[in-house]
Amino acid sequence: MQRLIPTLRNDQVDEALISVINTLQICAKEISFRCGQGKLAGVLGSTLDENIQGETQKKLDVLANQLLKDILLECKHVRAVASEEEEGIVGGTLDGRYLVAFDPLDGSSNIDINSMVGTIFSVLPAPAEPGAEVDMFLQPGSNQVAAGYILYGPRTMLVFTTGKGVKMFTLDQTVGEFLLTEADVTIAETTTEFAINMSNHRHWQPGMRRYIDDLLLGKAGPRNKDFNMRWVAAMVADVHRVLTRGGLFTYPWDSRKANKPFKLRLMYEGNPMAWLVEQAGGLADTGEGRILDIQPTDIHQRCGVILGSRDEVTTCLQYLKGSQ
Ligand code: AFP
Repeated sequence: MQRLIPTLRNDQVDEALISVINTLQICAKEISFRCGQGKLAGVLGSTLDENIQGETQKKLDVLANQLLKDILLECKHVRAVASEEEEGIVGGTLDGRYLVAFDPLDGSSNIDINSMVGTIFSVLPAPAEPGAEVDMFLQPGSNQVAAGYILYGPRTMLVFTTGKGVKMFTLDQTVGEFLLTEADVTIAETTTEFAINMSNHRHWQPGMRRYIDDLLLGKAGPRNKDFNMRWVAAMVADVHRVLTRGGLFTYPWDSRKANKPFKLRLMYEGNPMAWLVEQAGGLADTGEGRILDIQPTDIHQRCGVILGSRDEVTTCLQYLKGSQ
């Protein structure tokens, strides 16, 4: 099985970008080790703080964020980083060629129950002129040069794209290296599986309610087939399932949050997952357009997410537009 760096070189990935991805895999091993230790390392439970999203921070969130910051900023090709856990950006090497946005530990409510969590990352090009300003990050997802996630589950996996398809690597704990285990990930066009937090049903737009209601009717309804539902409550794990066996994942508009009607963050959740899904042949939309086309105005902005198997995402969008 192929190792990480030779695989990147085969794909003719630029050496500076290889160095950034290599740095991310070093972070992955550190975080994976700590997730595996749990209470043995005293890393379970919450801190007394809230992050800038107003959410309680888990100890492992803070630790993962610190590790990613410290290790990435040591890499001379990293100009600056943006994190879910940091209000502003943190500057690195002033003439570094890349910007890295990340969610250090997505699905953090799963930490204490020993369920799946992950790190999501998005690498953007830095402008030619030196310096590190927050505006540099405000690029559409279509500008990404690398994006992916590390899934800390029964196996630790590194899944990413550099625009040449989606590759999955599994951490071989016996040698401490990521080895290529899926070279060309493809999402099936059709599916009978969906992922949504059903408890929010009454807060969705009418189109989304009608879409999900018809899925639940199964063979007895207009869709004429039975559907299965899964919800891990960690986007990283739900998207991993979609990449592995197809499906539709959505976190839709919610009427309770007038000024913040979406939950997921664009720069370090929506964009990297959207690019992975598109690279694997699927679709990723906000309900009003392609996620990768959004021009961000804030590093922490949120967006609607509907992604996965091409035919199912298309059907869901038709319901939202009222044409089904
Ligand atoms: P946390 O990292 O705060 O647990 O949030 C995870 C997440 O952003 C995303 O990964 C999940 O899909 C979604 O939230 C789960 O949301 P619910 O708690 O509403 O199910």
